[in-house]
Amino acid sequence: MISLSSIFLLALLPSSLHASSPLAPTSDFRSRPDLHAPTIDLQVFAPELVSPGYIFLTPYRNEDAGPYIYDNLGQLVWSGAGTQGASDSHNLHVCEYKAKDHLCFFQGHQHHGWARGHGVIMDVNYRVVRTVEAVGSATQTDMHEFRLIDGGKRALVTVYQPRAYDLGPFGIGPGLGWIQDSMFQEIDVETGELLFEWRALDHIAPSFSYTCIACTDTSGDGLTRDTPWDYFHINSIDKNSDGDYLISARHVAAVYKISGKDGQILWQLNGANPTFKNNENLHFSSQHHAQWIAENDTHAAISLFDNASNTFNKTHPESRGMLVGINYTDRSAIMLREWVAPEKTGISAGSQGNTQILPNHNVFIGWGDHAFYSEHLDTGEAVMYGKLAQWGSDVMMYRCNKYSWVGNPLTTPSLWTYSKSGTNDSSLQFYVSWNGATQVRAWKFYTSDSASGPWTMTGLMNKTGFETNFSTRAVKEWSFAEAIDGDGKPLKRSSVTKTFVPSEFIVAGCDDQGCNPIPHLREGEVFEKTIPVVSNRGKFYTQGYNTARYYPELSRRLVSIPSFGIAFSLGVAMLILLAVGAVLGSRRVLGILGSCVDGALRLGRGEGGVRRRFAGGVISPRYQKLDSEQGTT
Ligand SMILES: *[C@@H]1O[C@H](CO)[C@@H](O)[C@H](O)[C@H]1NC(C)=O
Ligand SMILES: *[C@@H]1O[C@H](CO)[C@@H](O)[C@H](O)[C@H]1NC(C)=O
Ligand SMILES: *[C@@H]1O[C@H](CO)[C@@H](O)[C@H](O)[C@H]1NC(C)=O
Ligand SMILES: *[C@@H]1O[C@H](CO)[C@@H](O)[C@H](O)[C@H]1NC(C)=O
Ligand SMILES: *[C@@H]1O[C@H](CO)[C@@H](O)[C@H](O)[C@H]1NC(C)=O
Ligand SMILES: *[C@@H]1O[C@H](CO)[C@@H](O)[C@H](O)[C@H]1NC(C)=O
Ligand SMILES: CC(=O)N[C@H]1CO[C@H](CO)[C@@H](O)[C@@H]1O
Repeated sequence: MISLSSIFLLALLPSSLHASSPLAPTSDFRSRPDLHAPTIDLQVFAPELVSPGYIFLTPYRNEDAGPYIYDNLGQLVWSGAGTQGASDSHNLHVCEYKAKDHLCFFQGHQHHGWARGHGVIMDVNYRVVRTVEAVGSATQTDMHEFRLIDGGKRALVTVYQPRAYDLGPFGIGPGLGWIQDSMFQEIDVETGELLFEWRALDHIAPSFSYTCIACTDTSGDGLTRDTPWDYFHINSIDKNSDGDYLISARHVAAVYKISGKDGQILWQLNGANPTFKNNENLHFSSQHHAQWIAENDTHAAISLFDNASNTFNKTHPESRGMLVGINYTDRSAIMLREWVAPEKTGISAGSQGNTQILPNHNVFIGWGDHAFYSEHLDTGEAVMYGKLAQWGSDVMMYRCNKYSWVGNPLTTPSLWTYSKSGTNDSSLQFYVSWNGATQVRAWKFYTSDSASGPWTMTGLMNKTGFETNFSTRAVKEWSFAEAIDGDGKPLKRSSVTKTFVPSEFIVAGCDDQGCNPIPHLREGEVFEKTIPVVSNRGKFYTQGYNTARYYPELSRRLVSIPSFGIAFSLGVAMLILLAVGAVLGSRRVLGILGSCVDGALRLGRGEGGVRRRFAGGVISPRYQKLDSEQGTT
């Protein structure tokens, strides 16, 4: 029997912190100031040896948690932060659904070592086309596995289910104790029908656990329904062509083959009650991500990520990816390969992590609570090693993956244009990007004196990264950019953009490329809010857009709308106006309109409801000494 004084550390922590830090720097794109994509520190890179494809990272506890795609060079391809709502996501990967490549990931709320949420399926346009929820009598799905199988017809999900349990034999009582059951379900993706369900408590006694009650704040103390003892901790599910499952459970340090017919355990690798004798080279513990690699009647090969320690029993000095061979005939298991991090002393992953064998036999590894990933040759040598955040940061990635991917976003490219003087004395700078687009090879830049054209092509520039910058001497007021694919074909155009020209008030902080951030307040200075004043009206506003032609491509389509369509829209608009008029009375409507205009005028004159002083026609923020006793409140 295993001593219950053993200690296992946390699995996944809740993501209460979302702070940016010097250890987790983020990008600053002028065309996409909304994005805070982590920047990758690529420490090992052998371009001729890495496999083609993209890297799928799902950091959490960083500034903008969410699903991200990067290229081999560590450059951002897609930031999905925000697309999954106000929650964390995990294990972004490419999955097959309806015979096409999709993105799959878990989305949900993070707890100590487990989560509640659902699986998300997104198409190549980055639209959510389906979600997968737990069914049966279970609670919501957990993040440890969300995997589509059978061409996307079925999904495998983990569920962490608290249950009332008699923990008396473990010294918990008198009164009701609580245990965390580890479940998995196979679900029909379209209908939500429950096809298979398996519960650890039906098959593996808690006494086989290597984790003890209340050893850490995440193992659970068993005292309440919110702090059940997590004795098993399922963290991966795979299924073979016979219909049998392979699951990994970290708190029992074991991998199980489970019958797809009746849920019986067919064999157990490692742990307290193993079926196979480990070769002397095979030690693993607290492992993650067990995957079928090959299996026949006499042998099996599985890959896994070996955390290598359960704190009291360190089975290896460092965590690693591992390939394990099992001989069913003589009931033995052996380590066939291992892949360690390219660090002097390796990495000891406190939690999480995964090992993915790529189609060309390279191996891709996510280092769990260290926000690092690496790619290795079959023989072990690292050919890529990237850090999304540095040692000591709080940022984690449950799993990192590599796949080929073609993304066709529905959005248009984003363009920001800038000129220091607005005339040929300076230059016109273009900053363009297109979040998620993988087909862009080059950008064409067009300018005009009017928002409606005519347009002149002023330059062609190969794409240089997530954001491409370009500059021309011929400064114009209006621009758009056009994305070009590898065959030279245009893909999509940005919206029309008005050149940003800094006013005399801020230009001292600007150079030919753009403007610098406003300096931080000095000691004793306070920020005084000001509002626009009448004398500036018009000068700095972005007037002049032709709303029907925001998107140059769209305008062509608008032309083709049959005229009855416009007449119909006008008719509907009139009907709505009539209805509103009937309800409120037309005089009332005019009154409301009038008061809006009044308000706008008052605001323009600086008579808004907020009481504050302002002086002179200055739009830019002003600073004021605190000791003048005039600080804003
Ligand atoms: C099963 O796999 C083992 C290991 O790869 C191999 O040596 C053996 O020949 C295979 N057996 C059959 C029947 O294919
Ligand atoms: C540590 O783990 C190894 C491999 O699982 C096992 O053989 C050994 O007995 C364990 N040692 C202790 C002290 O539990
Ligand atoms: C598996 O064990 C059987 C029986 O001992 C042996 O004949 C066979 O060679 C072993 N397979 C491998 C790949 O070593
Ligand atoms: C742009 O890319 C194409 C195709 O990769 C290449 O042939 C061409 O030399 C590149 N042009 C510049 C200016 O780098
Ligand atoms: C724009 O690109 C040039 C090189 O083409 C580079 O020197 C410059 O730093 C870039 N500017 C910005 C703001 O990225
Ligand atoms: C600005 O420069 C472009 C090309 O260099 C030229 O065609 C254009 O006439 C210039 N505009 C003015 C106002 O000088
Ligand atoms: C969950 C777990 O067991 N984590 C362990 C992984 O390995 C390191 C050291 O190798 C331990 O410190 C962690 O506790």
